[in-house]
Parts: sequence; structure tokens; C-alpha cells
Amino acid sequence: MDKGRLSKFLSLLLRHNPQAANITLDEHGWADVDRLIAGVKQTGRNIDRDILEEIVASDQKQRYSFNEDRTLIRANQGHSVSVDVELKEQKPPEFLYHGTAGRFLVSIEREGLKPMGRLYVHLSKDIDTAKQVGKRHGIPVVLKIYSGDMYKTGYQFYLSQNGVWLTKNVDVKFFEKIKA
Ligand code: HQG
Repeated sequence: MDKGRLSKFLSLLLRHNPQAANITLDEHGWADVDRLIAGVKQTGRNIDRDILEEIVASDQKQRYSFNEDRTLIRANQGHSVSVDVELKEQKPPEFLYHGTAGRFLVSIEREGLKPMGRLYVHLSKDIDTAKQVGKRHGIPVVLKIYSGDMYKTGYQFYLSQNGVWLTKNVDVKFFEKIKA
């Protein structure tokens, strides 16, 4: 199996559905590496410690981390299951960006940005990254987020291990659609 597909399966297990390989995540989102490897093997996929290490090291978005002694692994962000990955609360830059698809705009302009299936709304620090995120859903649209103003009014922001900005929701008054 190619590493891209195996990495997608890891995302599924470590963010959304650990049961798919019969494993569990602890309250901080960690899975036991040996159990993960055994569980993935049981699904008929080819994996071992070296393959796993390579996927983690070469992942373009640095989606996964090991703990210090490399016995545990977790996804850095993107979860739908309720885990606390010990995100650091941080003051955001004045502006952040959210990439979405044109077909969601009517709803977003009515309700604001919501986490939908995940625990947080995902925001990017630059327009290009946001555009790539939006493309995953259709014709990309980029929203400029007034994160500085949000922060001043008490919204909390978190920066994940791999550079994704997260917040619980974004009210309609804190974004505008931009040409990207
Ligand atoms: C949209 C990838 C209707 C939202 C990326 C988005 C990211 C609404 C979609 C990470 C809405 C949710 C997350 C509302 C928000 N009405 N639609 N009120 N509020 N939406 O995939 O941000 O490759 O859960 O705009 O790089 O696209 O997985 O979130 O289009 O960081 O590591 O609902 O996933 O990383 O879609 O992507 P998603 P996302 P990975």
C-alpha cells in the first residue's frame, strides 16, 4: 500500500475513528505505538515501525507526533473525537485566513464559521494555504479573518504543533470574503 493511503488511514484512526483498528486514544489523544501497528496489521495493511516512522517524518503537514520515548503517537490537530491535545493558547496575528468552498458561503454568511465535524474552526496564516484547504471542498473561496479584533473581544486562539490556528467559531462580523 502506498504511504499516502496509509497516512490517510492513520489520520482516520488518530483523529476520528480509532475503533477502525481496534485501538483507543487516551484523554490527550495518544495511541500506543505497538498497539497501533498491531491493529493496523489486523486490517490487512502492511505496516511496521520503520514504515510508521517514515510516514511521521515525511508527512508534509507534520500531522503526527511521537511522545519523547516514542512509545505513543497522536495527531497534532484535526480531531473530531473529543480529546485534549494540550494546545497552546496564543495571541493570533492581526489577520488569519479560512479556505472554504463557494457552495458553503450562503450558510457561512448566515451562521458564521462553525467547527462542523471537528473540534475547532481551522485557520491558516497565509492566503495560499487557505486556498489549498478550500480546494479540498470545491471551488475555493478565501475568507480574511479579523483575528486581532476577535482576540480583543475575548475569543481564544490555539496554535497547533504543526502551525494550524484554531478557534471555536467565528462570528459573521469578523470575516470578509477576499479575492484570492
Ligand atoms: C465549512 C486539513 C456551512 C468550512 C486542512 C469547511 C485543514 C461551514 C467545512 C483541516 C460552516 C468543514 C481542516 C457553516 C464552516 N455552514 N459550512 N456555518 N462553517 N463550514 O474538512 O477547515 O489535510 O472539517 O468552511 O489543511 O476544510 O486533514 O475543515 O469548508 O487544516 O491534515 O465546513 O483539514 O488538514 O470542513 O479543514 P473540514 P477544513 P488535513
